[in-house]
Amino acid sequence: MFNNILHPCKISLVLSLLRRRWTCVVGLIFIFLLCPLEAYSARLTLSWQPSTDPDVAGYRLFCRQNGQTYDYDHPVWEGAGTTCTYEFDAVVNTTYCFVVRAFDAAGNESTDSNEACWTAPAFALEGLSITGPAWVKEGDTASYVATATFSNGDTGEATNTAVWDVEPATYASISRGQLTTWAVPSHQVVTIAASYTFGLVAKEAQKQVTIVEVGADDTDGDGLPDWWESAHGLDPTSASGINGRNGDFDHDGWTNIEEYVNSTDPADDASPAPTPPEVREVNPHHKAGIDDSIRVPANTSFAVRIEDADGIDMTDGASICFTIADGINSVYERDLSDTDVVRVIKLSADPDSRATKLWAVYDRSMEAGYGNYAYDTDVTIKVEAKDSRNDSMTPRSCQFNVETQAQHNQAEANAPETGPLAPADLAVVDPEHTYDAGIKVTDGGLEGAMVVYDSGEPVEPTFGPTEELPPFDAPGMDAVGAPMNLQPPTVFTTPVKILIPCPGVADVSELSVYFFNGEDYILACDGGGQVQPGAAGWMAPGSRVDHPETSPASIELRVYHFTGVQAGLARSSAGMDGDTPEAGAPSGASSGGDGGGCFISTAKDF
Ligand SMILES: [Ca+2]
Ligand SMILES: [Ca+2]
Ligand SMILES: [Ca+2]
Ligand SMILES: [Ca+2]
Repeated sequence: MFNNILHPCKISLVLSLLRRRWTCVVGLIFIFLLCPLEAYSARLTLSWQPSTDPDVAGYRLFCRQNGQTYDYDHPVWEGAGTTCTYEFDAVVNTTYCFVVRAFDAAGNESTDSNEACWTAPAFALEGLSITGPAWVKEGDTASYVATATFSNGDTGEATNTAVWDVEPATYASISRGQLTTWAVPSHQVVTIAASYTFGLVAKEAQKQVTIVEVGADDTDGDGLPDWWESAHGLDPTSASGINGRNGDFDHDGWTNIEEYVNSTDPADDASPAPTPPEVREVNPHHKAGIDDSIRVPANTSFAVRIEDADGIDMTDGASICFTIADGINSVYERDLSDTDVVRVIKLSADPDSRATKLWAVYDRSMEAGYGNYAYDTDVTIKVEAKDSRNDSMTPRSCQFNVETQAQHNQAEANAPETGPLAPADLAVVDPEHTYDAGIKVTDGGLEGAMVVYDSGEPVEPTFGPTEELPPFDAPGMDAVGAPMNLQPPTVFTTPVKILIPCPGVADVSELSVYFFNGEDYILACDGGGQVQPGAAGWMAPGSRVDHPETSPASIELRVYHFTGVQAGLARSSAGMDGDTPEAGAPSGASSGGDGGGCFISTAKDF
């Protein structure tokens, strides 16, 4: 029993991730989940040693912003434990302060602990990478650079401030990026790691390095044994040019030392076997508008999703080339250097100018001399790509047929009515004001559907007629509401945010989301928002947000590209408020049952 107030705790901020023991101290670890311009979501774990007072029943944590006072009626956390997690939206350059109070079963509360404060920096550490040689000759040293990337787009070298490590430590040591190797009995692969902490955020990077065993048989000291050089026609007495370690004797993109380490032939450009770029999706694809009834608007873009393990060099304009036969004009070519009309959207976080996963987009509507495609023409676009090792893909020819003028006019007449977004809409779909343009469907079965986007996008997103999409037919699933027909086919430089209304569903977390690839409805994400393998190029990972507070409830996603979307629920589920589809839902999208899916459409998988 307390007769008076408890003794206050002592609180302080731990400004690094070092493990230290404090007496009645609160340690804060901030993890940044998202870093838009003005705020980011911060999650902190607080822990403290228990009070020595035997009657303590628990603790309360209070938070205030600089310039405000504590609200002791509303702790941000309360519990008996000595650790808690507190999530909040941290506004940049704003200071947050915390105190802890202990309380007992009789309701007595201690005075404040001392105050611990933290100011949210204007930007956060987002990544760390290591660059340097992938191999080192035994007994040699090599230098590695650690580069930190920040949420504001800046990069900075962290080589000397990072903590370095090498595993196993049997054959090498590392300090401040300098690797020292010793003699090895045969080639040995070691992993070097750097960790760096900025503003309570820690990142680690790793790189595999091969320590090359050469022995005494290396007259010119280039890391290539005499016997190996002689066997393949290299000069064992010259360490320069194509006869040296970094030379490429057969011009296949692999250096001599890489060929030696990998046991490939330095005099054969087919060894190792080429791994050319692979096309994963095309949008619009060959069937759209040719064999089936999917209309391709005259202002469509043309996009290919490409993957290549070696990476495609973004600084080489010839890396990706489009040859366009538009049915009217002479055939012409555009490549990566034609930046007015060709864009690249990287889907991978690569450490240099090479991209291993990307969308490449040709925006015909941005062509000063041509403008949109002509109505009712067959368009053929040949795609060629080569990677940073000069491995070229077999050219792919893609066709689509452009809408007729009559189809265009009919689509305009039947499109859902839309209007600008109101402030209340933006508060739901874009409270961070990341985007500066948006539209909302104001009537019919899709009422409440929204798209927010960057007004700088070359192609403006619109809603096409719902009837243009085929009936939702994913096995075992029923559609919820009406499908969104998002037009025209394009890939956005900044993924756009869409809000999918799901009428008649109380708990949208039970809904999956589907997109239409021109032939089939493809599962994009499950109820938990997990992106499915077939949707890697369509939906931004981690972007699903459910909005039970809207009317009707809705699902928010960010997507790279467009066409049809609808919400769906497994037939065995029972998440619908009622069993009557909303008025305005197309017959194909409400095939009875008690659920459905959210779906959007476009590209085809290869
Ligand atoms: Ca040599
Ligand atoms: Ca040599
Ligand atoms: Ca080579
Ligand atoms: Ca070779």
